Amino acid sequence: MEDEGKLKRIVEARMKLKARFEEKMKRTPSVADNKPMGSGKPNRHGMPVVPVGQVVTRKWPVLDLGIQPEIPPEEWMLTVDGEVENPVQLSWNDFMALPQTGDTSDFHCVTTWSRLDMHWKGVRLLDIAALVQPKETASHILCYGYDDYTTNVALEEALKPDVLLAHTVDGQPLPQEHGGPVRMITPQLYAWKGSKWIKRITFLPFNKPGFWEERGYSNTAYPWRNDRYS
Ligand SMILES: Nc1nc2c(c(=O)[nH]1)N[C@H]1C(S)=C(S)[C@@H](COP(=O)(O)O)O[C@H]1N2
Ligand SMILES: [Mo]
Repeated sequence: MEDEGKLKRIVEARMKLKARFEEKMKRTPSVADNKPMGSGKPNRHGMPVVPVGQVVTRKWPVLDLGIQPEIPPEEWMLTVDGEVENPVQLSWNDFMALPQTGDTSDFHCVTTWSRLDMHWKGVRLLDIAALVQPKETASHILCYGYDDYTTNVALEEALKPDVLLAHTVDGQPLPQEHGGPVRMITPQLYAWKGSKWIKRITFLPFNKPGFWEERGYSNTAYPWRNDRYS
């Protein structure tokens, strides 16, 4: 009975969030644009599989700020705070006990490479949001990495079902150089919006630029609009 009540609350919280952001989500470019820029067949969310200006690579380049923090899973902690009803600190075990989602998606780096059909496993940002319950005023998240990287994402993008806090890629634990033990991925936005070695997610009632956004990168980062720099 306890569990049933808990499940009901989780589902209700998710449905409420979904309703709140559904209309905004429908208006996001990767859903709404009728002339998206790119080439190839439609991908999973209806956009040309290769966004404008991108080249498909089979390798997986590593991009970072010159630091690749080493965090053993048992020392990894995720803080989720800010404009929420129920801030949490999740240990590795807490995190792994949350609903787990597998998904296949593409990875588009602003430096013009794209890697297609990556198989990810992790926890949906949507499920984290349902847990902490963003206040009505929350509009964005700011994510922090253990390397002190930061990046901002609007909630109507962050709550899309393919936005994961991923711990597994192509069946293997996420390599440290790619942000393991846990990183975020944003398949419908350029990949810099997904913090590697994720440490903290703060919900905010306003937009706050992160590391690259402060240096002239786009706040919105829509690959099918060639929206790289602002
Ligand atoms: N913490 C952290 N996250 C980060 C970065 C970083 O330097 N630090 N670089 C970003 C950039 S610019 C890209 S393209 C992707 C690269 O991920 P990869 O190294 O796994 O290819 O991570 C993003 N997330
Ligand atoms: Mo990037």
